[in-house]
Amino acid sequence: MKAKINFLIFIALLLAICIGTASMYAEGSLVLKIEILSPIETTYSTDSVPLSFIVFEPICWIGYSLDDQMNVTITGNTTLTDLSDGMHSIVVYANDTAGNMMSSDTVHFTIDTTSPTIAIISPENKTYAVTGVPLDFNVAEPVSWIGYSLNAQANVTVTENVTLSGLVDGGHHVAVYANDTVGNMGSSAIVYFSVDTTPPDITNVVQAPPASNVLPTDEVRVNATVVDNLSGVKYVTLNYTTDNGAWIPVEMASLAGNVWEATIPRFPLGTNVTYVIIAEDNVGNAIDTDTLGYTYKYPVIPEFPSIATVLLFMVMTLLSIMFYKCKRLRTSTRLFSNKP
Ligand SMILES: [Ca+2]
Ligand SMILES: [Ca+2]
Repeated sequence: MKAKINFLIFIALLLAICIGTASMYAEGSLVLKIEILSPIETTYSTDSVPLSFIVFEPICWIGYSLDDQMNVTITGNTTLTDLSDGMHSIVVYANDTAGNMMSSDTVHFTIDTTSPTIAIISPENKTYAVTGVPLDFNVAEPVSWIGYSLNAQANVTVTENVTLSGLVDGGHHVAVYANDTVGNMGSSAIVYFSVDTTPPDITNVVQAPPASNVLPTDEVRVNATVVDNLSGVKYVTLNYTTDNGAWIPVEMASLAGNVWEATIPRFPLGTNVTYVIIAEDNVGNAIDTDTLGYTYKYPVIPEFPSIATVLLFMVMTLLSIMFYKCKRLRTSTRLFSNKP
């Protein structure tokens, strides 16, 4: 009878052990007995993240596996260092004093130590002939803030591409900044560009011979000073017409000192020549002397005036000589007739 009771007690103890063991694993002890407090499922802006955890029963070994790599033995909380940018996962394992292996949940987290990469597509490093220039850019990752600075002025917050408007003639520069979701501030390269909405300046238009003395034998050389301090002078053309006929273009040649020159050919006596000078800068701003309010014209006159002058001089000289001789003759005759 006693032996039977002892056997029943043994069976009961055995069942208790089995049930206890079964309940431990049934409760998921591999998960529940270790809780990772750090890292959490978020994005970190540094490459070092604390690894801290709680183990709910005595242990004789503990370690972790980062990104499914081999276990690293530790003695307690530690720091995960030199983490690369990107996604990571970590699990903490432990052996209790009975040799049972336990584990935590897998925690996924992300490292982002890199500033956003920003590329400005527009404006480009060139001169624009308009006062409004698109500001187009690409940001290589999701960001929480974007702004730009024009000519080193305060940042202007934007959410998308915009137009830089009201730009005055001259040089400008712009940079775009962006902040990613964990505070890494990135900046684009500075883009330098210019605006030129002003046509060239045309001054000092001079012709030789002058407009009052162009003979049929004369070519007319026309000089003009043409300046564009922003994008520069692309070309200067002289257009002339004779007696209101078709306009004939003559490309003006660039001389030293911003002086441009062209030659109008000889024309017959009586031809009326009108000419205009047209200048364009390197971004297409054009102007002509008519628009500036200047009219240039001349007639082709005969060489008669100079011949007439010579003839008149000769006639006057002859008349003077004749007058002098006549006067002397009358004087001599009077003296002779008064003799006794
Ligand atoms: Ca980033
Ligand atoms: Ca210009």
